[in-house]
Amino acid sequence: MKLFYLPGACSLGIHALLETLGVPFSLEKADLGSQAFAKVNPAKAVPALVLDSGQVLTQGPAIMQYLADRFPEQQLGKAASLEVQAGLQAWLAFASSDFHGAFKPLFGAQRFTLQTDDPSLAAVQEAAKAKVEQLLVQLETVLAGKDFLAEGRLTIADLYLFPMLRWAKAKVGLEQVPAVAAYLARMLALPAVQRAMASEGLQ
Ligand SMILES: N[C@@H](CCC(=O)N[C@@H](CS)C(=O)NCC(=O)O)C(=O)O
Repeated sequence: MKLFYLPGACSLGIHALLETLGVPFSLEKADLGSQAFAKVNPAKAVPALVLDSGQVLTQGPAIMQYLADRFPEQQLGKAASLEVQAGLQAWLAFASSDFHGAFKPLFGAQRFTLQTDDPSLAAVQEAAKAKVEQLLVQLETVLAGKDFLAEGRLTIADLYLFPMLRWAKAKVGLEQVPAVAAYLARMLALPAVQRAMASEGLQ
């Protein structure tokens, strides 16, 4: 398997999952603008996981669930009941749509306004920051008194979310959400996460 990634992007969650599973894989830094990468993922986005068969998997939550189901020993994608499983899926959906989506105008304000002047772009970014802060408060309520999002143990939901919390820390700070800050610190201390971060050149 080969994972196309960008350092610190949402692909870091897949990378950390591969490290957690301890399965063989290779990495390639994606050149998003290249024709070669457009053939791998026409959406020109990471993550993309190329299987040994040549089949390409895209969309973070789908790749997460695929890997957890293919290598089920640690039960990272399997919950004890259908209800908890639905909760796990809800967290993947939250991370990939609500939370990830809230960062898009922060990282690419020009895609969210027809204006090109700096104040207009700054206004888009400010609105995005406010949305991220609102979602962090929502997460704070959930994570207070909890070590992990679902099942009381590490799951793919945690591995998918933590890269976005790194962005949140860098862009808006986590001072107002101590339970989220403690959760991120716990995630970053996991040996598999540390290995993935080190190989992407991150601290
Ligand atoms: N819905 C996709 C989103 C993928 C995505 O937006 N990835 C970002 C990195 S975190 C990317 O490659 N962006 C490239 C761009 O927007 O040009 C998924 O969950 O995999």
